[in-house]
Amino acid sequence: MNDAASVQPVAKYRKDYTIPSHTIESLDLVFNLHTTDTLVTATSMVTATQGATVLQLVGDQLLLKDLLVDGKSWSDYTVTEEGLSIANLPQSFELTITTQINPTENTALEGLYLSDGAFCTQCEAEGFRRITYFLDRPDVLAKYTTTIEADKDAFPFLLSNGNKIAQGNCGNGRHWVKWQDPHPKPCYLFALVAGDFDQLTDTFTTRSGRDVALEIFVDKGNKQRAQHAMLSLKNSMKWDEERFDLEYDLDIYMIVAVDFFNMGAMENKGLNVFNSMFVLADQATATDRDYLGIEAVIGHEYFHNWTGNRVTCRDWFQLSLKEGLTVFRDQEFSSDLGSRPVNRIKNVRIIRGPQFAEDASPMSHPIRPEKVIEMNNFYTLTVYEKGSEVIRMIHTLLGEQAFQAGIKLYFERHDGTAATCDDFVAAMQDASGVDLSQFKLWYSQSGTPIVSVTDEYDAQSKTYTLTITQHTEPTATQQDKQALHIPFDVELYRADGTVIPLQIDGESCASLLQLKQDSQRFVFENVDEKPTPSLLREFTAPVKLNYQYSEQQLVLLMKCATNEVSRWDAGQSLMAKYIKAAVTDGCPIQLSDDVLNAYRALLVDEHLDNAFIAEALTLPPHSEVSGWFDVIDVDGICQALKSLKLNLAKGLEKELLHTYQTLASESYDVAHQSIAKRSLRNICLNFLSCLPDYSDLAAKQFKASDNMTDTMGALSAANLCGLQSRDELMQAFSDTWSNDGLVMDKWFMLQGIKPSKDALAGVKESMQHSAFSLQNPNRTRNLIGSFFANPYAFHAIDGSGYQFAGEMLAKLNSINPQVASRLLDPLLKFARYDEQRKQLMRQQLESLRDTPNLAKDLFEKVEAALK
Ligand code: B3K
Ligand code: ZN
Repeated sequence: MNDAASVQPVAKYRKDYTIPSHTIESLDLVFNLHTTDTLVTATSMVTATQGATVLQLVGDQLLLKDLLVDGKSWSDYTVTEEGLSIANLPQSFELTITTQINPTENTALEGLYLSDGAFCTQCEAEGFRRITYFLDRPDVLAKYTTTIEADKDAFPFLLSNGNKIAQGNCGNGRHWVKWQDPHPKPCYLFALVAGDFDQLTDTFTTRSGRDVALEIFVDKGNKQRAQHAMLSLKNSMKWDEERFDLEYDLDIYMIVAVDFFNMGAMENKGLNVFNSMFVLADQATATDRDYLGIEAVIGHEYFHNWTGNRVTCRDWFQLSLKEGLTVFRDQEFSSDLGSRPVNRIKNVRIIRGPQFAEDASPMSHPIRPEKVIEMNNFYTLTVYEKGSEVIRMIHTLLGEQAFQAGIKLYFERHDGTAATCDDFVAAMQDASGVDLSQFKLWYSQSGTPIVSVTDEYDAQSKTYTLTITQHTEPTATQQDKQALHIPFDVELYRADGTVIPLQIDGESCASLLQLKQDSQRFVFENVDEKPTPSLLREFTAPVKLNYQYSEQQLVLLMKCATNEVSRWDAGQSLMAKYIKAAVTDGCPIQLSDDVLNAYRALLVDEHLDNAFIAEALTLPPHSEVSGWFDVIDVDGICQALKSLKLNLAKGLEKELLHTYQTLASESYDVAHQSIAKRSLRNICLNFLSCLPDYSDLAAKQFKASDNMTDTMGALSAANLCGLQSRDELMQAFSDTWSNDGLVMDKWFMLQGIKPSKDALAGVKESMQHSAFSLQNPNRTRNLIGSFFANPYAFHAIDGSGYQFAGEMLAKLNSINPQVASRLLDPLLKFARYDEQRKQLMRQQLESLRDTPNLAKDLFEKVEAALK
């Protein structure tokens, strides 16, 4: 049976929230694990909240074996499309339900499934209903006891949430373990893992002196590859104590790495389940980016223990309550441990690129959505990343001290409960005294605000006036938009690069302006010359900025802005000016000497962080550039980006080569400075590789490399610049790594993004590779998903890329709808392309709509797009 509903899926609305009909005080689960027929016995203590005698439980893909009320067989029930309806119940009772499930057939990877022979679970958002009939909603909090019984040889480790309280042998080659979680939790935080692993152990002593056992479980032979994850976990625990005053609350913290996983990781109480890509790393197999990703995701899941688990969400519409806040916390963690400006730049790129694109798509939604058909469709960049920007704006408006006071009050009020976004904002407002009533609109209004700025200088009165207007275009499901409360940081510069102190109404004023109306004027006094404004410094709000900067002004800011993010931003705006002009006129780019000199100065500046220079030299990706135009000129943008890269490479050749040579690698470590060096060096290689004189540099680096960062730097350069050595290097990589799926993901990704029309043939051939499987989400995302982002081949004008997409999505619809739904996103944006592509993409969406048993994940998006 597959996930698809036989009737039209129905939407749920935030406004329809009602409290649950029953509470469940405790849940005792017994799992009798067998690969194809697992038995689950769930005994719960249930009480009606408002006298109801009927209990509606949800369930999916379950076979009901037995149903008891207060220990007696109960026949007053019906199995419905959604689950189980039990009637004639007393006020309080013990309910025992036995279900049979098939983990082997569970390719959707929700509920209980097998990952390479190990049992594991994924219950968020609504996977618990695939384990037993239950009140599967986040505001039903119960205390869990879990007993797991399985074959002892095949599954020596039997894990669940909380503390292990008993274990024993069954006598028939099987054994059992019993776990108890003292903290009441919603069922989405339940976890079970059973398998044979290598175990890396350590201890963390909390600031109150408690020892917490740390255990990371990985596939046999991979123990050493979990060291960085362990270090990141200990760093996270320490950081949360120091910066947020939050201490861990159990005596054990376990992490299990699995190869089959729909997303990055899951914060189950005391037993995180992780995609192995966010646990395993060593010099030979992982890039610096992988190392940083591990630190961020380990941190993120750990931070959820307070923001998510101790205080959870009342309903799934409130998802950003835990996700936006936890992303903010993991971003701060990475910034405190590494480089703040570089982290900020990376986050800003995500907002300006894919998040703005989501805002402009048919699935545009506020960070707190109003209407949902499939909850898994709302684990989005908007809820997570824009959600984090909203928390960051609160932080900016309140300052660190008042923000922390707000956090404290939030926990005082809501610890151990299921809360709402309104509760969070109320705590922030009450603790700080800052009025957030208008600010709350950020939770309900979707779309990207456009902030337009004009200025005027009056030499006589020495006043400089900024007129700032804000406007948000209607989005797919929301026509009327209101003015938002926008923190907007500014600075003014003289032509010599010095800062002009800000003064309004005779008094000095802070650089943070507060925009609250459609249009506002700010008159700055004592401005001794016409200044260059640095606007939206530090990207203080997730908005599009419109100001007609001259090239000269941007060059000045690139050189002199006091804030590194602003320097980077000025460079990006310069690139944007040239790219836009080139796409519009179809002419090759010719950067002016001033611009080249500005980049040259950055490249050779010894006082700058190399990682920052690398960011400054990175071109905006095709996907971000696409967002700048009403109609996306796929080929024009490819040409412009190529031309810009070549122009920079030619113009800076000498400095690029010098930097490349002087940053030659030393012994490998993952200290920030070392990562920064490799990052800049590989950017230089990428530029140089598009010049004929350096076409052998990548192959040389590939052969000499002793770490995956430099190997991938070389291979990417060969792939992106279409070097002659490309195929030979790809073959060598595959010969070395064909038995390691996680490493091969990098190779699959390169096949997918190969910037050439023949990429599709390469993708099809790669699907035959022994390491590839459409059932594995990592493999699929890296090969097929990256191809869907390939402007050269996915958007081939003959429609071959779209047709392939249609075929893959139809297949994945029955294998794994969640993965399919993620991959679908590029097709949803069909209306933004030229007529021919628009029609071809639309055809694929229409034929998907007609697919028998279309999963509701896909149904929701396809309907929204075709509306
Ligand atoms: N909370 C999980 C994501 C669950 C996604 C369900 N489709 C991981 C995280 O955000 O930390
Ligand atoms: Zn999260």
